[in-house]
Amino acid sequence: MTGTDQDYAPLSVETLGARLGGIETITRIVGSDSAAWQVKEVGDGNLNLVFIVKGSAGTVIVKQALPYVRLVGDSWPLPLKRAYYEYNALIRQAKRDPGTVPEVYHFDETQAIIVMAFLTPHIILRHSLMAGTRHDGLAGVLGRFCARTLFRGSPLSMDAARRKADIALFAESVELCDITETLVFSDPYFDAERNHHTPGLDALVARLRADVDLKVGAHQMKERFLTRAETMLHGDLHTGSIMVTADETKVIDPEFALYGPMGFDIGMLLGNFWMAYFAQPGHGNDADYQEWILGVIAEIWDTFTTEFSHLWRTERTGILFEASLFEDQGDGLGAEQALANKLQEIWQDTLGFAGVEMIRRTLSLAHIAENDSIEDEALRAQCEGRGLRLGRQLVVNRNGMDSIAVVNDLARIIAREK
Ligand code: SR1
Ligand code: MG
Repeated sequence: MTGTDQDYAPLSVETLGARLGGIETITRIVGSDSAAWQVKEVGDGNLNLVFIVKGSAGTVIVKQALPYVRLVGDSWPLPLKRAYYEYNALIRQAKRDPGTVPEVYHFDETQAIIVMAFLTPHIILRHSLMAGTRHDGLAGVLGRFCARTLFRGSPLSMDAARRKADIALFAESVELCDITETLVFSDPYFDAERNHHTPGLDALVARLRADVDLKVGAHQMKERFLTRAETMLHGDLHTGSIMVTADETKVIDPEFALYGPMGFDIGMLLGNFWMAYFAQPGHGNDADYQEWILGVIAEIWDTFTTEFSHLWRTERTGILFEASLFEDQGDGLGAEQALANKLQEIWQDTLGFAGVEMIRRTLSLAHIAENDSIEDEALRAQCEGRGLRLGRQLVVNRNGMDSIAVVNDLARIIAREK
């Protein structure tokens, strides 16, 4: 039984070998004696089953969507089709930024299964940021990944037919987008059923929920998320979607992929680094390590703008700002002006999306391990409160901060406050 011609059924450690043992693209890597495969379920995310499958010849990851949100249970159904969006995003990202995402060996739409490369000895970046580990090349890979995937999935690079087909494909991902629309942009700003927060934050939370500028700003970001189908986004680019070794970085888990505004992925990414920065007192890492995190943030943004500008100048072969209208007419200046405007727009969105991400990871359903694992409740509230204060500032004043250095300085000031 391959799984392809059967009704959907979740895999288990006991059944996986028998169900996938006949699939040549898998046995070629793992080995054909599926009865001897060692299978371990390791999923620690919010949504899916994840198995490590080890055989005589090699190891793969088998990821399978469940028909509900794992974090909550079967009271919250979620379509299996998210595996299809993840698969389609992975194969596009692999083309747009080769080597940064895990190779896909096999996809089964009915069973919602993706079989892909086992990354070892990689660990989830979020855990590494708690352990105080530094990673060479991290910022470079992430900055280039954002620039390449965002640019190459946009009308700056794609022709009209391919772009419209991709927009149509990802537009059907209604339920996954609805999670983001609700949990990220709306729930934090009222007493929604699935929300929870550290009790020591009650007074600050009440102030934030009464803050009209913040609520309006968050909804302006939501409007951009909903209405600006600019490029194919990863859609959930936080530090739990990144795997690292000392010197290698991979991006995983694009099941929330959608067409949206360029600043969303980088904003979510930087917001998670700023939260990791504020959480450091809860993990005993020193001030140098905190500064290293701020350095990573600055380098991601710098790499992003450098690579994006390079692609703009060398690869603008799509249907927008065509070279035939600019450089080919001797109007290189016009192309540079348009680039500067685009980077400014992405910058302001990046700050706004970073801010809403920091707020939702503290007040809404899904929090971050860096804060959740701080047992001292008063210390946790202090770390989270600092994240909330920077987040609020980024949303409300996103048009008034003109460099990453300004934001990092603000983070340092907030980190010193009680
Ligand atoms: C119900 S899913 C909650 C969160 O987990 C995912 O990783 C996304 O970030 C989503 O918002
Ligand atoms: Mg995920």
